[in-house]
Amino acid sequence: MAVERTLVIIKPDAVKKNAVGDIIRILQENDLKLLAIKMVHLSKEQAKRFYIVHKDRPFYDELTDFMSSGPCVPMVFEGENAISRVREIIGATDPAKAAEGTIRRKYGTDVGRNAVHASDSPESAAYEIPFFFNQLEIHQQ
Ligand code: RTP
Ligand code: MG
Repeated sequence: MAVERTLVIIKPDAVKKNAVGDIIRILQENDLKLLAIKMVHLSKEQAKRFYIVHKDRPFYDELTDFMSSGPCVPMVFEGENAISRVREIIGATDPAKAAEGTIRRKYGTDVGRNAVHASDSPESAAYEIPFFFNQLEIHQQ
């Protein structure tokens, strides 16, 4: 088992649903420590840079329009196997296919508006965490 850090974003749809507090609670109750948090409204260009791995996907334009449509809440969480555990807690990309009890099942609307993002690998986390946070903004707990 390894202690990992992962980048989670509460997406604009879930911010609008007043789900920020509940999503943080769910993650913290799963032994994940909150090390960093802020609220930002990404520009279209910033959203495109964040999701650059998807630049050739058909949903890239729609995804980056949505992610720049309102404020979102990026956070860093730390814990044992945090990357894969957070992905499980969040559930499948399509909220309709997400397991009962997952965050996307509870707060997602459709595959585009699915409430949360989480890093999918150590390589992704290494790109995504410094995208939003510098060293002074990440706090050891
Ligand atoms: P995320 O990166 O946001 O945590 O989501 P994910 O890993 O579960 O899914 P990924 O394949 O990385 O896709 C990134 C986001 O693009 C949107 N998407 N739309 N219309 C579509 O078929 C489609 N497929 C993906 C979703 O919002 C997904 O979260
Ligand atoms: Mg992804």
